[in-house]
Amino acid sequence: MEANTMRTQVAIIGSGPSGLLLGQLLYRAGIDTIILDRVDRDYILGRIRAGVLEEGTAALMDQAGVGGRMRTEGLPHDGFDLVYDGEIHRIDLANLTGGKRVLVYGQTELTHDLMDARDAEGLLSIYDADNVQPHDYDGAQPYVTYEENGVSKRIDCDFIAGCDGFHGASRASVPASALQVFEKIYPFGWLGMLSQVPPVSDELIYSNHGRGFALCSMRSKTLSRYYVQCSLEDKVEDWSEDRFWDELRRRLPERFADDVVTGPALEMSIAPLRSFVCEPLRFGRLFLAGDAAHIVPPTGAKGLNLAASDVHYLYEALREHYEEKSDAGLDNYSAKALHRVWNAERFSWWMTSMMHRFPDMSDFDRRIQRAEFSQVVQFEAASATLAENYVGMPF
Ligand code: RFL
Ligand code: PHB
Repeated sequence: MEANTMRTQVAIIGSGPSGLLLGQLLYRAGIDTIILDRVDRDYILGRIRAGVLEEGTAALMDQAGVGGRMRTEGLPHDGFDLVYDGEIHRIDLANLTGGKRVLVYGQTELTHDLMDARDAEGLLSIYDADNVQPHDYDGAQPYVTYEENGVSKRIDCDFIAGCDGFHGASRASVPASALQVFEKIYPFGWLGMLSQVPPVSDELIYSNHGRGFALCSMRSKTLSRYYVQCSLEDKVEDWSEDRFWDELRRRLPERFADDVVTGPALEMSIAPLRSFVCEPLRFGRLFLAGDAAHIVPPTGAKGLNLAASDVHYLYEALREHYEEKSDAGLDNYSAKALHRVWNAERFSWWMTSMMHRFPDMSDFDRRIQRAEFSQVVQFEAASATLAENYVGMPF
């Protein structure tokens, strides 16, 4: 059991991919961290989320010394299929981007690797921490308080990294007058299913069909991750496994529908779709990173990758502060990270707009949406823009 007051250099709130990756990079630079999370490890590892890593994210995992399993078990993907009303158009990522590709490796596995590495180095992570609160980050001596088994504790630190996701305490602690929020809520959700069956295709399939969007993804050659667009009113209990499989097949071109292998669901959950950005990302000695600062709809596979680019900029800034006694990186963090964030926000919004059936779409809207898809099919430059965004802008 730790003492009631501890000290570290960087207190990290949140043990998701952002917090863990930041902790691991800082550790390798000799900078001391404590990570706090309000839930336990199994809960974090039970959340099925992202599946697609940009090369930049994978490179950051290597830099953090935790890329080994990802490099052997991750599946490199050179392209994916976009489908509109049954018409299939392959986005050849590798050819359109001069050889870039993405890596299919689940967020659960990435998180596992980061947690294992932290354990192996004996670094402190505190799980099940109640009422975590950042304090005094406007001054020179910030600290974080929390409760552990009903006992109040305090961590004094130089900086606080707010990596605690969309519903975390970090952004919530900032007075509303000090930040600006940009938000768009989409009128549908994604119902996801994980099943121990071989994926219907070697590559991902994004399909816009009259009945709604469907996505065929995977975690490995024997584990599939599928999604169908659903109503915001839907509850998981409304969806039997059979209904899910039927709906998925109906939204895919015949060529794929006939090949879908069905099996029991290991997990089913509904995620709402939202675009959200908070500006700035820095409040004195508190820095927001990842979902704590921004949310994208999952259609562009950008959420985890944006978390990684924030972490890259924040890590470099903190290293510069300690190693080179320069605060230039800290001063530039917000602007630098937000530039990349807004590019990914645009791409995710655009992919979402092109690939879903919106409940209030007019006939005109539908023709325009189809024309948008046709642009991608007809113009290599349009496909190339899509591909460059999908593989991700350099950090
Ligand atoms: P996380 O993963 O939400 O982790 C935040 C952590 O903070 C903890 N926490 C607190 N701790 C202490 N005190 C508090 N008050 C706290 N409040 C919260 C939480 O318990 C949690 O452990 O945020 P992080 O680290 O910034 O990571 C972001 C990613 O998780 C997220 O962007 C991606 O999952 C988004 N996403 C995808 N991203 C991709 O790059 N590619 C994809 O293919 C992709 N697919 C997806 C996705 C997200 C999805 N859902 C469900 C939202 C697919 C889905 C369905
Ligand atoms: C996933 O595998 O969960 C996944 C893949 C691509 C996306 C979103 C989610 O765009």
